[in-house]
Amino acid sequence: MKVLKGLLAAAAVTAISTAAMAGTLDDVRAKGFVQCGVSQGLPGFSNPDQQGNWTGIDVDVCRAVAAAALGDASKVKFTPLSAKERFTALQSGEVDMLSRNTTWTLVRDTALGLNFAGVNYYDGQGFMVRKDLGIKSAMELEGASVCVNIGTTTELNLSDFFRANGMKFNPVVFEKADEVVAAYDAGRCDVYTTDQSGLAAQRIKLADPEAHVILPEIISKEPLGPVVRHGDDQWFDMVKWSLYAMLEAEEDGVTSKNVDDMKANSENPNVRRLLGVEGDMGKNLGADNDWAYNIVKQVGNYGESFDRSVGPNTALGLERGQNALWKDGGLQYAMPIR
Ligand SMILES: N[C@@H](CCC(=O)N[C@@H](CS)C(=O)NCC(=O)O)C(=O)O
Repeated sequence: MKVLKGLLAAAAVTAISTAAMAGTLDDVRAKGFVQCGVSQGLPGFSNPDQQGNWTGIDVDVCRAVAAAALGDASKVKFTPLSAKERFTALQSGEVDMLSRNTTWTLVRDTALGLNFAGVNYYDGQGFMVRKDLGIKSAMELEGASVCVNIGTTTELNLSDFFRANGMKFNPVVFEKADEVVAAYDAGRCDVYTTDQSGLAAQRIKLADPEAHVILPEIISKEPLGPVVRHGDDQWFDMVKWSLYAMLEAEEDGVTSKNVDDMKANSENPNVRRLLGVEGDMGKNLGADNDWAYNIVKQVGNYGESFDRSVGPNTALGLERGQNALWKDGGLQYAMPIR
């Protein structure tokens, strides 16, 4: 009986929080924009230029959601958030979604009351040191001082790695990412640790990027993706399928350049459903059937976003690696749009 009462109470709480949190899509439509939580400036992921225009693969996910939900990828307002601030901003409703190099973990997905809508970048944690230290492997870091951002998965992985290898280290912690970079650049620590993509991005900001090397060890899994609140399945679906639409478009060879031609002429049933020529994919999501057409036309497919933001021809110079499509040996896989 006691157990049953407990279960009923838990169900009631869930129902209340669901009701309180539902309706993000309606809110977004009413105000006319998506409020998206991003980083405070991480090149390639979410970064403002001098005019305040935000770009990057995380920014593209925010824009894709705006294109799907509102038909206009420009209808996004960005809230820069530190690692520590980000979850409270989402939980409190200050932002509609987070797209901020955030690692999907069990605790975040459950105890923090959040839902991860997918993975837009598969990553892992690494270490960077000055080349002149002559260090070739993270196993040589015994006794090192390590600069790290608080409020991240990075902190725990760091201590796990050193503990597992019976080594000691001194953490030098900061809340703001730029403080970490500045401290590392000024020699206040021997090592900078964060996601490998973050190292590639932050390295650009160092006085002499060439004087530093990223060590080969990858010490964790960091699947990074967009996040929404628990209890609003319609909005969760909208964010999830916006990301899948970018991936599906790449898989089907649909780009921002050829999307009009594909829409008019393609006989591939996947393309026709994706672009709203057949079926009611958009309607099922609570949007227009040209939701994915708008994403691809205005934002591009996943590969286009990757290439212009973080790919080999950008300052970050990252290979597709695990972020290649599944059919090319990578992990990126869109659920079927049908
Ligand atoms: N993926 C990790 C780390 C995320 C993180 O906040 N990394 C820092 C270092 S790259 C960062 O994004 N800094 C940029 C900023 O705070 O604006 C997590 O979710 O905890």
